[in-house]
Parts: sequence; C-alpha cells; structure tokens
Amino acid sequence: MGGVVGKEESPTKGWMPETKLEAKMVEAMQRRASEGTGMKSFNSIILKFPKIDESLRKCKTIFEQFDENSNGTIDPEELKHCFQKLEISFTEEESSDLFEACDINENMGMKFNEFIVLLCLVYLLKEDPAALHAKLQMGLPNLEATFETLVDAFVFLDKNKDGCVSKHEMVQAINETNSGERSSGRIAMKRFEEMDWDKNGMVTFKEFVFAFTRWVGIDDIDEDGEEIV
Ligand SMILES: [Ca+2]
Ligand SMILES: [Ca+2]
Ligand SMILES: [Ca+2]
Repeated sequence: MGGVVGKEESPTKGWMPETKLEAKMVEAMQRRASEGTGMKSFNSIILKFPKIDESLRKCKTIFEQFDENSNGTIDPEELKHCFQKLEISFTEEESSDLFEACDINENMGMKFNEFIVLLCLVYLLKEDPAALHAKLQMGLPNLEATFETLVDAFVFLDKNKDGCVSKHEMVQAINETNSGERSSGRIAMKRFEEMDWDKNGMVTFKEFVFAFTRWVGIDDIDEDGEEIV
C-alpha cells in the first residue's frame, strides 16, 4: 500500500524516460500515435483479449526455437542469436538494453512472457515492421496484427501522447465509454495498479504489454498444462 494519497492527479508532464531505450520507445510510440488509433473505447480493448491471448500463446514455438539449451529461459547469448536469425540489427548496447528491460525479474534469463514483451518492443522500435513480420511468420499469421492491436490500445489510452499512460488518462478512457458504470471503473483502476510494475504512477508500453501477458495467463502457461490448439 502506498503512502499518502493526495488529491492532485499525477502530472504526466513530469514523466521523463529514464533510459535511452525508453526514450526511443517514446519516440516510436509518438510516431505511431500520429497515425491515430482504431480503438473507440476501453471496452473495445477488452473485447480483443481472447484473440490476443490465442495469438501470443502461439509464440511459444518461436520461444522454444531460440531457447537453444531448452532450459526455459533465453539468456543474452541466445538473444543475440535470435536477433541474428531474424536479421534484426541492433548494436551491442541496444541488444543488452533490450535484454535488461525485458528481464523483468532480473535473473539474466527471459521467460516466455518476458520474451513476448521483447518481441513487441522490437516490433515497435523497428521502422519496417513488415520485414520483421516476414521473419517472424513461421506459422504465426496473427502476430503482427496482435502487436498492432497492443500498440493501438496504448495509443488510445495515452491521451496526451507523451509515451506513457497516467492514472488520470486511464480514468479518462474509462469515463469516456462507461458512463456511470462504477464497477468497471474500479476494475480498470485495479488493472492500472497491476500494470504499473514499478509503482511510479505511470504505465509505459513495456509495462502495458507485460501486464497483458499476465492477464491472459501466459506466465502460468506451464502450470496450466497443455494448451489446446
Ligand atoms: Ca536458454
Ligand atoms: Ca500520457
Ligand atoms: Ca510504471
């Protein structure tokens, strides 16, 4: 539980990207935001969940392919090979920044859900997503559409287009659509708190995608047993 809760809204203007990678993400997101969003309401995002879930689970085959020693995680070396195979050029620094950003529990190994976050960030960062998509295909027809949906949803929520979603923006998005439905508002606030991994009152795109992998149950995919295709 947080300390003192003030009346004032978290000022989005005060948020600054902390790393080079974050700054690049914000830039990419703003570029993408200038194209607008296909999302019309908060509910339209919720309605996409099952499709997102299905599509992300199918990434498991990609993950297994790049987990060369089959230990259930992708280490920095394996990630390098992954980028080579996908013909994605990142500098040494970019590659390790991405790894650090996505190795959320910091144990030098990316689990499946962290890997999904990574792919999604790569998708956003690369200016020619079509080329990346061709490489990622490997039996994953909906992956590009899924990443696009996630970006679209984020753009919808990030009203002031500063590359992160504040609590205030979340409330705004909900109020726009669910006039007076307090229960869904409460759920959305709960969602926001779940998304805000580092509890700084802002949700970055990385946190957003990471939250998705948890909501749709990707991180307990192994405990769930076999998935029916
Ligand atoms: Ca491995
Ligand atoms: Ca914002
Ligand atoms: Ca945060």
